[in-house]
Amino acid sequence: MKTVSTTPFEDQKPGTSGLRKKVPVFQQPNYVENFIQSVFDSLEDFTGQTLVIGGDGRFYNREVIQKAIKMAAANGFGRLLVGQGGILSTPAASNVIRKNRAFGGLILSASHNPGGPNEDFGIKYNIGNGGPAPEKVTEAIYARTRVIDSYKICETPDVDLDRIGRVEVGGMDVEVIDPVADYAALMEELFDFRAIKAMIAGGFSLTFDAMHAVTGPYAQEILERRLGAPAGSVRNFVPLEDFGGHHPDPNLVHARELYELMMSAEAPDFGAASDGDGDRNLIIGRGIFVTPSDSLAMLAANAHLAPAYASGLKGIARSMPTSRAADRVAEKLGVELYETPTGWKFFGNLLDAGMVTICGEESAGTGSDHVREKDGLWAVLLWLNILAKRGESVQAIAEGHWKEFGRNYYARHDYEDVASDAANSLITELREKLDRLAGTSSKGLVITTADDFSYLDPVDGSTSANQGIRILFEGGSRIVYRLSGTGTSGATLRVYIERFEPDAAKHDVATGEALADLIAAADEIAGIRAKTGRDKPSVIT
Ligand code: G16
Repeated sequence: MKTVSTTPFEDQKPGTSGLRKKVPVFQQPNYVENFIQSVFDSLEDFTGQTLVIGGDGRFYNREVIQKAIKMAAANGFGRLLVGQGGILSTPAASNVIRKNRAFGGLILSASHNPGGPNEDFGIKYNIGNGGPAPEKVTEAIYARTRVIDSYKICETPDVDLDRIGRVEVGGMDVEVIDPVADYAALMEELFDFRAIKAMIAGGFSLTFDAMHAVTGPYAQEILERRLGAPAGSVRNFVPLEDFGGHHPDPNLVHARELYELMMSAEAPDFGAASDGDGDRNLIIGRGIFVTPSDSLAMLAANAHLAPAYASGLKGIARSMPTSRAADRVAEKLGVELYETPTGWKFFGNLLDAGMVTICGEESAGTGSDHVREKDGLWAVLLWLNILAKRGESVQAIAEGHWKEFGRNYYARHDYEDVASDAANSLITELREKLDRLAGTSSKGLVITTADDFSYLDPVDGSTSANQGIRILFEGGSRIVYRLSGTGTSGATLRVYIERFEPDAAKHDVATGEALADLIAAADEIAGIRAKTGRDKPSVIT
């Protein structure tokens, strides 16, 4: 074991979900070591305890895992579990942490961001409940990165990550585990596999696009081997270090091929995709895309059809920018609806306290109290379970839902890689005029309230301020502006636009058309074009 002197880096502040940077930034001497040591230095009493390590298999994953193993040993962990090949999807890692009562885990991923020598990498610390570290921990980690002067590491040979089994590193037990087995077993406990299997055997067809990312082996095991979907139902199933050169982002831009298939005459009954680390999901029925916000509402309304949720939901939580479709489901079910800031870490306390069962975000994330991360394949399996029990198409379920609850037309407009100064000044100027907006109108829409979202955690009493600017209009429409906390270059301005339509006769309008006046108002209120120099968003989801 040796102690190595180092000097701080100024840019190691964790964002919405851990530290995400370009690979060359992580490759600077001591950069990874500084951050991991800062994580360990911010934790207490872990000597002899278990640490879990897994990643999404992207470029630089293996190198960082070897460093992390040697540092964990030098810092006094007693046992370390690592997925074979360095692989663990984010929800599977959460499950391994919980099942083994580990002290915590390091998850190496930059999620849906591209991978490769000049693309993105990330490190995130999860606590013992299996969920992302809360803000007070990430703030302590950041504070430590600013003063760190040394790190501890064992000088031992690399561990063979490809061989399942047990080895010792500097007095610490290292177990290389099957990344899929425990997770697949958990899914089988939650859902009615027999009903899904019978539906598939009866001719129901599905396509799952793993986008050359981490979910390939999980989806093949669960959908093809255990549920009997024909070989080839899972596409792009080999995890690649650069995701085949694509963004492993399951949205209508990056999963275009799947979308086009689902809109064609050859469409299977059900299409889905997941992202780089397996926590996001995209759901498309034959001829119909289900927005993540709608998916949350529809899953919550039908969850009782799956064995794990048969006794009902304790509550529902959604991030603030997520559409309010789930709110009306909570109302009907007679359970509480919690509105949290963006970031899965904010759901952890509510789940631990047993206040909610299902959570979701507009950013293609849905999950439940089975783990403490959002879970892409879980969402796919809950949809399949519901389809098997209801015996209806995705389209029929969606249209029936809108008829009963009304429809929230919804879109997110992203302006990526905007100059940071321009993005910050747009938000600052908006903030400054918030008090004067109520009662004014834009493009014929009257503003009722305007504020900057602040969250008071009902469990631990902590407050998180400045979490996004909300402009509410008469009739229930809404525009939200916030800056992304996951980008790695410049700033990304996110504008979330929503209009509620209770009238079923008006539920078949194209989303762009339904939101046209709000989109124009979003620009007028914030001066997006003038301040960013962009005349249209980079991505619309
Ligand atoms: C992460 C977080 C999510 C968040 C998303 C987008 O997801 O876990 O909670 O909604 O980023 O965040 P932002 O709008 O700040 O970019 P993932 O899948 O990237 O880990």
